[in-house]
Amino acid sequence: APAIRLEDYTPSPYRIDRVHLTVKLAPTATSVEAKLWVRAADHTTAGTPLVLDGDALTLTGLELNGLPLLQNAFMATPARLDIKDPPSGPFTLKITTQLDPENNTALMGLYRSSGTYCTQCEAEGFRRITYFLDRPDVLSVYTTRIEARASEAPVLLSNGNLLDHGKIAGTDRHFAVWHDPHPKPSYLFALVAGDLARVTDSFTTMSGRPVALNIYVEHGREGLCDWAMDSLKRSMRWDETVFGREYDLEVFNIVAVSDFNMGAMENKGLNIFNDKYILADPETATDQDYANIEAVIAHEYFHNWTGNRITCRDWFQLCLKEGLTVFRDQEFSGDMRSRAVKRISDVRLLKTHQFPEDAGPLAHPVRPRKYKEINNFYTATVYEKGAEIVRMLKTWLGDGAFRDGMNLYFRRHDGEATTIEAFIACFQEASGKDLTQFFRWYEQAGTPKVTVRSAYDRKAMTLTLHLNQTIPPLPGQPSAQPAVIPLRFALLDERGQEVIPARIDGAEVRGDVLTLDRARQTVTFHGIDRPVLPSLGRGFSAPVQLELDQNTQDFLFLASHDADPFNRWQSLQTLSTRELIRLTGHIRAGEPAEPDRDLVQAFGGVLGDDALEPAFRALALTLPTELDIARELGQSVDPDAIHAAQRLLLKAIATAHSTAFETAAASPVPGPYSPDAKAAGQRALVNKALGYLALTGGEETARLIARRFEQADNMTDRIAALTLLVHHDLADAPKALDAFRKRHAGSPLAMDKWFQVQATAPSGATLARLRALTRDPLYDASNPNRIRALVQSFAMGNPTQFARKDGAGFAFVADSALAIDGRNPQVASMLLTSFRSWRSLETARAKAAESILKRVFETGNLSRDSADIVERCLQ
Ligand code: B3K
Ligand code: ZN
Repeated sequence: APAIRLEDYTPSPYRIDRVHLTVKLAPTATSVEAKLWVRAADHTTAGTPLVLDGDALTLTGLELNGLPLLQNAFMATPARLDIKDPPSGPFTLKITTQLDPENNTALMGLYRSSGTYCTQCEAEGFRRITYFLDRPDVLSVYTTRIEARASEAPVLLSNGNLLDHGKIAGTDRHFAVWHDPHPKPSYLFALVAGDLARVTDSFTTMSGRPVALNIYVEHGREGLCDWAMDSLKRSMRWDETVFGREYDLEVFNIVAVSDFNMGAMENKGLNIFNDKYILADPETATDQDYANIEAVIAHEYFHNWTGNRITCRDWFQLCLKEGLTVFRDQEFSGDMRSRAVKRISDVRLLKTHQFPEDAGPLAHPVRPRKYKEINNFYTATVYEKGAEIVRMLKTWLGDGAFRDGMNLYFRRHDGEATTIEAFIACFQEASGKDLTQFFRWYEQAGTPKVTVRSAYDRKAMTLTLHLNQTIPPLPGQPSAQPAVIPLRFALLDERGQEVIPARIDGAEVRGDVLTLDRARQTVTFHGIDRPVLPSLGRGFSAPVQLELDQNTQDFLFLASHDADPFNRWQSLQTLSTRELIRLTGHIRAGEPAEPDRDLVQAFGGVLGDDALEPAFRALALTLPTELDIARELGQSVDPDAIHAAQRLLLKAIATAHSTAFETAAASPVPGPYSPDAKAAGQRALVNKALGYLALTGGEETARLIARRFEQADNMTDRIAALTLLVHHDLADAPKALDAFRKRHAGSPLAMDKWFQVQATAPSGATLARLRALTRDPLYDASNPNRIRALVQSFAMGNPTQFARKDGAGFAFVADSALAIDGRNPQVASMLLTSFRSWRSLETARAKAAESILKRVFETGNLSRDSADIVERCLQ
């Protein structure tokens, strides 16, 4: 398939101002009548052929201005509809198509999930419903009439406000008519029909308008929606307070479905969610689930302004809505919880998922220049790195200019489909700064590496930093230009006091932010009368890899004295990373290796520091992941050696501080279960301590963990204990797995955790067990959540077993992808992205991965989604 290129963008020759849809639902034969009010964009396009997009469509009727079109006046295939000689003035088209929702297994367009009809149109699913100009810069006002058997689908929903509903006389069917006054692109269209329970609430907007809030779920699940509803109301209020954004319809509907390719979808006024981001109670959801629900609810709600009211001109601009909306949801969660802990968690995610993506064959700019399949670009780079760019704007320009820029953006582009250039122009005007060079963040792939060498001159009272920035070469990007890198900084004396320089030369400085913009630059701080230690990149102010010349003692000092919690955490991570790399080297060489005593000691300091919040301590006691170490190594990676090094260091920490860990593991979390951030942090620390005990403890510890499992009154503690039992192969593991399965057999979401625990066990027996689990009656090889729990978590979260030397782990994932590819290409291509770092593996494993990728590539009939990923992985 040829690639689609940004440079080839041309405006649509036609507009569609209004759309009337009549959808007559039936499981295998649904008819869709679409009446479109069409007009040429201008006189140069008037009368030119009109080409509408389709995908696997069956045309059953076609009229132009109320008259049937003659056979030779149009051409219809499943993939397009050409109107050869349209009138030059405005006209209407009435297109009728016939769909089979029951057998739509791709979960794009109109499909059925557990008997409920629902839609997914982003990015290009509307063309699976009717022929259309299915591109985000064609905005239309939709009126949707839905008809269905009243008993099969008592609930009928679409975007906007409800205009009318009633029985259809003389039949067992009924109807509803929805009208959405806000012009929108087709990817935001949604329809839901089914027998669903409703949970209702209400919200009064800042200007006093009432909004009805509804969450629709499977009957019997009504009691699991409280947290989602509460998160929604807090999101609505927060967007008013912080961004001045008010909701704009009479009703806001959310539907939870159990078969969904992604997390959720921001359809105007009718968000559709993967039920794992709605349903929660202490019995089945973990603290992390609660935090995720809060974040995803907020994310989809915030899209109403950043995505829906202001949308993307074309799919290359995806980060316009996604990067910005992720930034907004991160800020929201930061306000709802501990800001520091939220920031550290987000950075961990970025480093574990985005950095490797940006360092391998699937690397792409935040705004890609070409794609073959747009669904493959809903990536950590577009989302998470995209959010970091927005955050850098705020850091660099300051809160005031950032706010002015956002306000200008909302004012100027409301109702439009626009571009990154237009977004950045608002900040350029608001700040008066030239953002041309900053724009490179959107255009260049790769994580910049910034190396820092520092020199203190006591006589001259200067501290000089020699800074270098580079982006390593990538496929399709042999070289890169210097980026604008805002570094939040402080200089600390030996007591940890901040030293304020008299003057700074060599870089732009605003407050505590110094900004790099050259490949090489020297920054001098004047008036420094005593030796200082720079704390750089505070709060992770730029998505770069910082290579500091500081030694172990310097980092240990920062880890205990830096006033910036992020850098305290980062300093310990940096030291641990260095240490794990050193240990990995010794292990591979078959040499004896002993973890560094000072580092091991430092973890005890964190554990015992009651001034630090428990959630922070739990994070600080978490070593960099094995994948982080693999990425740092970059080549000739041996996952077994990394795993062994990791174990060695963890054990040393556990042994050195066993008493403190015993105390921490025994500290009760007060009160009945509550998902709030404070209690969650306390549980995290208790379970972290339990995890350390598991590494060294004997039978007594094993019994303690088994008891924790049995006595847990919430999922967080239960799954934490089960994970330890299974991952450390403790005697009670089989019994506990059985007990969990019995207890949660009725909750597919809880069972996903059961699959995931087993999929991530770092044992040679895991693969055989997973093969057996795929035949478990509670497993469903066509449900995306089950596949993510069993196969994806193995591929992404079990580095030693996925990259087994014999290639069997690779083969399992590849075969799982091939098995689903014909039914659901998006899920298959998601699985295949786990091969993205194969070239950095040591030779034997890399060869095994390559031969399996080649085998997949040579399979006939690979979907476009999967072919694109495999082809890029092999490039
Ligand atoms: N916009 C959707 C993602 C759609 C993915 C299409 N393959 C969810 C979100 O980012 O809010
Ligand atoms: Zn989004």
